[in-house]
Amino acid sequence: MISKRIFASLPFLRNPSNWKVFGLNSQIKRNVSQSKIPKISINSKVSRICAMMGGGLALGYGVVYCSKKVIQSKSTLLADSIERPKFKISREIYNEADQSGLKITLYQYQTCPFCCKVRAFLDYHGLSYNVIEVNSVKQTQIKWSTYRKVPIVVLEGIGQNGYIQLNDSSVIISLLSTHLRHPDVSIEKLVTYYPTLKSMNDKGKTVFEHPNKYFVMNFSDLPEEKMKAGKKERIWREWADSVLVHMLSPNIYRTPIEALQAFNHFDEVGNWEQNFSKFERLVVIYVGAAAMFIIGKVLKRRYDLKDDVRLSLYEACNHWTRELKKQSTKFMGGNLPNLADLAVYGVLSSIEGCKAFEDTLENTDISQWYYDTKNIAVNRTKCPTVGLLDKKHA
Ligand SMILES: N[C@@H](CCC(=O)N[C@@H](CS)C(=O)NCC(=O)O)C(=O)O
Repeated sequence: MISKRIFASLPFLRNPSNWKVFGLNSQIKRNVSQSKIPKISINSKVSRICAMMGGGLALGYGVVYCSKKVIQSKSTLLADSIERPKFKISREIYNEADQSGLKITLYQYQTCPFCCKVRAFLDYHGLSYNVIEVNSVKQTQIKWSTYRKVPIVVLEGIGQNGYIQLNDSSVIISLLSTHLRHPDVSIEKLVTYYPTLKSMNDKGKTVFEHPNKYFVMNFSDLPEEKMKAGKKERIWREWADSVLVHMLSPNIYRTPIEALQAFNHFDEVGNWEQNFSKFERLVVIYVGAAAMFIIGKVLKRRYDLKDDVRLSLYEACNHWTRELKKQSTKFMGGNLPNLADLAVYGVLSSIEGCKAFEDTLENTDISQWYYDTKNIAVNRTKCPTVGLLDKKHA
């Protein structure tokens, strides 16, 4: 995989003694090195096409596969120093019991699986946030950023520029999760633990990688059992990004009718009426559905899915539920969802409402776990911040 190539070409990354370059302090180095760096499959296969044609098409990422060479590593804040214009807030998720003190703005496409993952995390933890829906054709709302993908989270009122920008769903989740466990460590400091490697692919395009993105940092030694659980959680989070997510496009765009149905659904849930002109919207729906039907076939070959792509999706879901059964727990996290549960749930939730999702519930036994996770995540909006509360009352 690309990521392995990057890692292989950067032996200094694998040596914890060199991690000072990333601002990792000695305790973190020890904790992280004890659990070893996981196989990091950085989700770098992203299609621009998909995003151009609408948030729904965000599911078609994975078309472009390019090898990269790392040209720069950056261990500073991810924030761009450019003035950030104010945009209309599309939705406000407010939890009066949120004690985090964070002012979160999420730039997103409603049906992008990576954005769904971040929302699942924020909802589950009872964090309040504002949503800015990005026009996926013009990307007007993220023009101020040099990083041009969603999700982007902006933490308002902190940092040199008056805000801190976090890129990449897994970085966002790991960093905020670390913050909830260690509210005493400043966000500015935490950002230095998630360095961005800037690289250039064969086509000369700049791409960004985040080698620590699946790590929730610990500032003291953890018992063996927790280390093990943390490792398992990272493995499944990575699986959600690098395996499960690739099942989506070929499945939701399996036939022209399903593709059109999916786009009409994305139009509805993504509130495209508000975010696109009438013309853009029609183009996105009809041209998008046709294009994604074809791209779905390309992706099917690329990821070596079965002739009947549903079977690959069912197999992935069964792989997940088999592990739950093996563990004999309700969630991968035990009695409550952990970050792996939220990641898998988030990715699957992006196709809820599509025929592929309905079929999956009918033909696998993932339904119970899925709705258990959903209920618990949705109902958190009235609960005090998860994690932070545990910490304060510990
Ligand atoms: N690794 C990133 C992937 C994000 C991503 O690929 N987002 C897509 C939408 S699903 C996007 O913004 N694509 C726009 C583009 O590639 O220009 C993450 O986890 O956040």
